Amino acid sequence: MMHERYYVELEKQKKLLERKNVKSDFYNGVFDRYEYPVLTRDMIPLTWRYDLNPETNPYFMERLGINAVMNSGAIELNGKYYLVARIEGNDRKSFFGVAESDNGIDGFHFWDYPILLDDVCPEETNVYDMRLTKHEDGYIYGVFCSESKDTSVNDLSAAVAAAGIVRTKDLKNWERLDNLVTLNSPQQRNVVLHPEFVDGKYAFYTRPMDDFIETGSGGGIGFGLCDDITHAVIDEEKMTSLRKYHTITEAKNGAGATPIKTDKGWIHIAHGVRNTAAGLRYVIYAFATDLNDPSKVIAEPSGLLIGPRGEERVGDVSNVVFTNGAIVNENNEVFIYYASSDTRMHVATTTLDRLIDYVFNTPSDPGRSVECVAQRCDLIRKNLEFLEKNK
Ligand code: M1P
Repeated sequence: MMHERYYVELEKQKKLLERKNVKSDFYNGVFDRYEYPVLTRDMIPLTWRYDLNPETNPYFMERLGINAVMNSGAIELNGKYYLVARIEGNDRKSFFGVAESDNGIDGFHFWDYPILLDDVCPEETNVYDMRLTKHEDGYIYGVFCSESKDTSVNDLSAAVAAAGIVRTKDLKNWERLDNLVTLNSPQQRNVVLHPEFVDGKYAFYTRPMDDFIETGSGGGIGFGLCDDITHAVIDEEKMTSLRKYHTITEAKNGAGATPIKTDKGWIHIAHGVRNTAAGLRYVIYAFATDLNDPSKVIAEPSGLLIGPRGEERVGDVSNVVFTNGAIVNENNEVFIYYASSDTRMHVATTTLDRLIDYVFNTPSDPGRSVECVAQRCDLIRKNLEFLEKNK
């Protein structure tokens, strides 16, 4: 007989999974926020966590607990919304699981099993943060961080980050390809595959780093081409979006969601990191690159697009919002999926028109307080004149 607590937990989870999401009263004209996260650890199937057999689990204990559900790749297929979530077990190892929803804002539920990647990298300890790209070659690619212990130094915590690559057609069968090799950068995280060929080659946004935590001399988001995706090697990275002093990207600048193609350019929704007395602060920001040269920045609205607010501020790694997936549906509605504080997943929605307006018409950061005040005074003056005229 099943343990009675199973039914209690199942009912609790059913309510959570069936809960309708509602827009919050947050307003900035750019995007909407929602009351509830779209994925949390409580939405992980009970079968992934408990041993349901009372003979081997008489106290109905969680045997393999889940700590967090966060940084998710996103894709729309045949009218359904899919997240390939980073799921972190209580054991600190991350892995991927597919959750699907009919409308992209609620009802996300995980498939029966997480993704079991081909075990082709014996030194790989951890995997996380998959970006999904529907490539024009017909495959869906997943590019993720493949982390291994750095055995070259005498430091227990030293690690090496590289970009792992898988591909699929249905999110069910995944073919693991060789990890990306970047000849001039010792480590890589936040690598994103561009959806189209560039000069007949596969194009990647990279985030070169000197070591596992610090980007060091890594200047921001890089860009490189490779001939063969099955053994991807980038021999030259050029910089796309640079880290800048006293901005939201001063400490780190990393690609996020796969770029969105618009008439005016490729829109990138990325993350910027600054250092504070309370530790690193991660925010989401946007910029655009040229349609014909997707490595060339053509618009850079000032400051952050999404910052951690309210409860989002608190979690395993507080003061963090992070995105690695966005969806544009056939009605040009945009769903930006983001994690807060490395703990749970949220969605912010907007439209393509609004996003284009935001990216191309928001003034850029002049870089100094005095110029920022002048910029704001100019806005105030125009507004006061406008109000006067429309009295
Ligand atoms: O903890 C915040 C984020 O830190 C890393 O991002 P980055 O490489 O930009 O510092 C990643 O581990 C990411 O998963 C995490 O959310």
